[in-house]
Amino acid sequence: SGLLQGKNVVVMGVANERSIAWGITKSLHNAGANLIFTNRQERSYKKLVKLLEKHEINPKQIVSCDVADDESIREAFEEIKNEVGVIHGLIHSVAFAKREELQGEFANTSRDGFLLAQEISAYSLVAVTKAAKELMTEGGSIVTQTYLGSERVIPNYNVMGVAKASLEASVRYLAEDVGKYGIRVNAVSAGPIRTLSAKGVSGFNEKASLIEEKAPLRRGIDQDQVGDATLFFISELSRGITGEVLHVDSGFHIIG
Ligand code: 0WD
Repeated sequence: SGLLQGKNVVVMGVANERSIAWGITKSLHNAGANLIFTNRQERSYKKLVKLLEKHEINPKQIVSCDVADDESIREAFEEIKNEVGVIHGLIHSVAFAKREELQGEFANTSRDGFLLAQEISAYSLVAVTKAAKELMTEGGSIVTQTYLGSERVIPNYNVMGVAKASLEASVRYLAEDVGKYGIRVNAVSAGPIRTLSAKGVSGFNEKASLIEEKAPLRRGIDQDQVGDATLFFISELSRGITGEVLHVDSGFHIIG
């Protein structure tokens, strides 16, 4: 469908073919969006270029952006402004925590590790919303990626669970701020998906098989399902929704 024909959407967080942001890319592309990518490293830039070629997706622009660095964010959105002028959507699919803090007891979290997880996984949404809203002069939609570990204690998710709680609260406060400019902010809370980041959390296989066993739909989640739910949030089909966290998890979160 041409749900996003003529819309410019920025995608942050494609590391490789397994990234959730890649599933989102495919959904947005199929809906006719013009895509602008940001990535952090030279290594992932090369991967992204290859991936786009392989899938015959013509990016409008690829810019480098490290969300840990305000100057990098400012420069990235300035480059985007110079190239496309107006943007209508932003995908935030970025998170980070130290591997050693994604196991054992949460009580052992270091001050540094706590702050780093908050900075990259939660504050980054605040920082990019501030930059993106200047380019969303025709209104817009911002979508981030979260996980159930924000609401419940999930083994080993630890410091990232606390960062995701902060991310979801940020979604609500940001939604209030930018709503008056016709901009919406929402989150998708996906079930476990095997990606580069997921490998960093111990016990991934147990989590994945629990979904297949206990969730109402009795099956796992993939990047394409998250892509389509994110497409819904970016499109006008969700025009009445903001500040929301939508679970794409085969219904797992309703089961006690
Ligand atoms: O089961 C899962 N995989 C779930 C993931 C379930 C529910 C939610 N999520 C969330 C993650 O917490 C994250 O917010 O989805 C988002 C995307 O995660 P992913 O697709 O699982 O992870 P991955 O493919 O590893 O991409 C994460 C990317 C990084 O890849 P690099 O190239 O750095 O290895 O996050 C980005 C980066 O693209 N990233 C950064 N981008 C800019 N600046 C930074 C940074 N400082 N740090 C990480």
